[in-house]
Amino acid sequence: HVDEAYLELCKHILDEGTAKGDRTGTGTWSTFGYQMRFNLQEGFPLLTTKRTAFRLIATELLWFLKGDTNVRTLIAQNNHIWDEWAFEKWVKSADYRGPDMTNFGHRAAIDNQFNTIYKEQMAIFQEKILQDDTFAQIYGNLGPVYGKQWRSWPDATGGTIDQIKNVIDSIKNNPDSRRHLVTAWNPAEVEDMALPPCHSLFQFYVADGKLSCQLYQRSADVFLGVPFNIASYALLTHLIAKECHLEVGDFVHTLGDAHIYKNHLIQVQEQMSRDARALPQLLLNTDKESIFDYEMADLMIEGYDPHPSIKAPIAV
Ligand code: UFP
Repeated sequence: HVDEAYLELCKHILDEGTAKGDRTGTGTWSTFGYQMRFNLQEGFPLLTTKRTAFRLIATELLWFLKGDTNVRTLIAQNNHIWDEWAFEKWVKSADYRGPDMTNFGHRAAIDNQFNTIYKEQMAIFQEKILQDDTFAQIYGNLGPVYGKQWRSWPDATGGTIDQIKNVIDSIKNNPDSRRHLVTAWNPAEVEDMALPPCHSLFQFYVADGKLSCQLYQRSADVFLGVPFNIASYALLTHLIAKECHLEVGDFVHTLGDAHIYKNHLIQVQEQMSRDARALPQLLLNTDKESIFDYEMADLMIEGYDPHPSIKAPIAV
């Protein structure tokens, strides 16, 4: 069960983790190297010990699959999971003339007065992204993040490589291959990305008519990020399996720096006190041939009855 494996990971970090400083200045409990395995035949791995927003996970994945790297598309769908990273580029730019936003993530979490000012600026930013085309083109753009690397990795001759199309072709035409890989970690472009890819590399595997997927995640915010990352790759595996006329197998999730932020500790403990419930099912409600044409209305979660969501500040 996804919740059992997940809560065991939390326990592992709380028991064995080392106190470790990090880029955001928040502080973490951290371990290095961990693996979980989810049999996708047993249900869709959306956590039931806290409500996890499938809609946000699915709109983000479809955004990746379309090769999009601009937050405008997400904001227009009321998905705000990438806003902080675009906002950071905006407030660090010479065009920004508002109140000082240095270290806004950390300060908003500890200072109520600043949090109010930050929220005002963020609302102005979101509105401008939606209303102003030129502004959105510049400041909505997150740089060459996932969508770009997945669908148009720059090759050596001025062209681009569509890694997702290629991996689907290789699964269909040469299922036994050990080369079904997609990588988002492009060393030549990491510097230009708003956030270097956390889910950096994944591989597919076909056996007994089933498609499995393994992800290497270099950095894992276990409370806020990992529940999304599990569901996102489970969904991707379902989509690709359908397109390749395969059943789903396992999702194997391998973590590098697996950490719990110190300001998520109470939330994690609350979640660990809850009992797992029955897993929901994913319904792919579509006849569409290509996963590149999927829309939110094509994806549905059925039988999801989780414990309530648990709020926590995100480290930017
Ligand atoms: N993070 C995740 N999953 C994601 C994502 C980010 O866990 O899909 F985009 C977390 C990991 C880390 C932070 O806490 O975001 C990224 O910071 P860094 O680049 O310093 O690892």
